[in-house]
Amino acid sequence: MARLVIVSNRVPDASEATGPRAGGLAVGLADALTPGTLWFGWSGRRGRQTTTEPAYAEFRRLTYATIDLGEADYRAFYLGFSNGTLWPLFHMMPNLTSFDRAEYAVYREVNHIFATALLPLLRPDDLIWIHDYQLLGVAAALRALGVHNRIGFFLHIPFPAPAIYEVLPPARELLSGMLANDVIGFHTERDRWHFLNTVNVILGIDATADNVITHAGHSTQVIVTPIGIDVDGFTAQAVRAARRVATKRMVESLSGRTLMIGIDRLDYTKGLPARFDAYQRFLANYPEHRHHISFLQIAAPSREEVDRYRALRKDLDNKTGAINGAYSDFDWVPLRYMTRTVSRSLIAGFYRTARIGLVTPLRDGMNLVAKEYVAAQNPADPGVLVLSRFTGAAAGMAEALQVNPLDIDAVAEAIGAALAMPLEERQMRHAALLERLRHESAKAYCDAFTASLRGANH
Ligand code: ADQ
Repeated sequence: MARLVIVSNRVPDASEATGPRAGGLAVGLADALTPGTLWFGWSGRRGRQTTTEPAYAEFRRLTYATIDLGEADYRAFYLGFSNGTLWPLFHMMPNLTSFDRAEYAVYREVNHIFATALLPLLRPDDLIWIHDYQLLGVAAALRALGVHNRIGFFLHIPFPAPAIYEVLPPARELLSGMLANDVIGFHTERDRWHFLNTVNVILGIDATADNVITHAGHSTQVIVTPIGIDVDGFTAQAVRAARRVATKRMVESLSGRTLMIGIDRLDYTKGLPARFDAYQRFLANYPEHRHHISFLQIAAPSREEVDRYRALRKDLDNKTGAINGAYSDFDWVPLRYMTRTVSRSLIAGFYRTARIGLVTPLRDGMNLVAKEYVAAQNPADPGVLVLSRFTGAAAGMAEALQVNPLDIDAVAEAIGAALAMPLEERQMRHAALLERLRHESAKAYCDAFTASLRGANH
């Protein structure tokens, strides 16, 4: 069978492959890659200059080939255009989006360097699978270098509505570049719909009938393949973790109180300030629950060199102080807030002990935390998932208590409803959610995408 070549901005190194990983892509893919796969991308190291000779490592029968980024490229390509322009715009937050032509030029250049460094590693029948918004231009760069292999691209974040996408100064160039792929995949129908409409508005091609875009003599198939998790593996990890000393210590520290949990990267798209406001509103409006609930929010620091991320951290520090200052008692702290990355096994144990999983991003491509929370529950006494409607995960999780994360009264009410929900209803909702998770597993995601790529008209 043809070899699979994964191309992503960040390639996890061997130590990360077993340690904590606060990022959806590393988690989702690591659960499903088959032996023999080559994974190519940035090592996470920064040096004086971007390197073009990959370094190799083997781990669990996967080969990792990585290049380092030069400091200036890291700033312009990664912090600048990828995370200052594309990230907020694609999450439909144009007011937070900045654009700098010089940064975009570096983004194009780095995408080109990815293609040139990958070129000598390629075999003629390799299937090339490129991931995410940092690498929108890699397929076109590979084609320009004469690569005829099948190439696919998957976007892990939302694709914005046309009226938002067209704000991007190089909108047309990036979109045409994406069409050098044979297959483009999204998490949800909504993303595909936005993409096809954007292609219609910007390039004048209507592909809404058959999801195949023909542009410059080349066809691109647009598919929906939602990412998932290894459900049984995660459930087993949660069961084991629940017996660990650390989990037991945490449970003891609750002194019989109910636990509500939030796990996120510290990112403004995750809706944390509004979530803290909603919890404060809940404490204000449901005085009978004070002293009986403990909210544990674990937030993994992310992109700390970007001002907006530092400002978010400060804002959350302030809100934590305000909530605990107003409501704590000498023997009860309502909000436990940790800014660090913790091990997956610890997280799994915490999910299992939590009666409520609170997942309220303003926008999210998918959101694996919602899926992990459900997989970790004890089916005999499961907790309740409170989930933002604006996550990709919401499309397949009708039995969660779905909320608009901006409506803090509604989120406060959902917390109250979750606490009041009878066992039978919790079990019914959980069983239905779990059943769907099994169908949309990490393996199903990889199989569906690679099958489309293999069968792509070429
Ligand atoms: P992310 O934005 O990183 O991923 P998400 O899907 O929630 O978001 O995945 C985060 C992963 O990191 C989860 O596995 C979670 O357990 C872990 N994690 C989060 N905080 C952590 C912490 N404090 N300590 C340890 N682990 C932590 C992007 C998109 C998502 C999409 C994924 C996959 O933004 O929408 O679901 O890619 O496509």
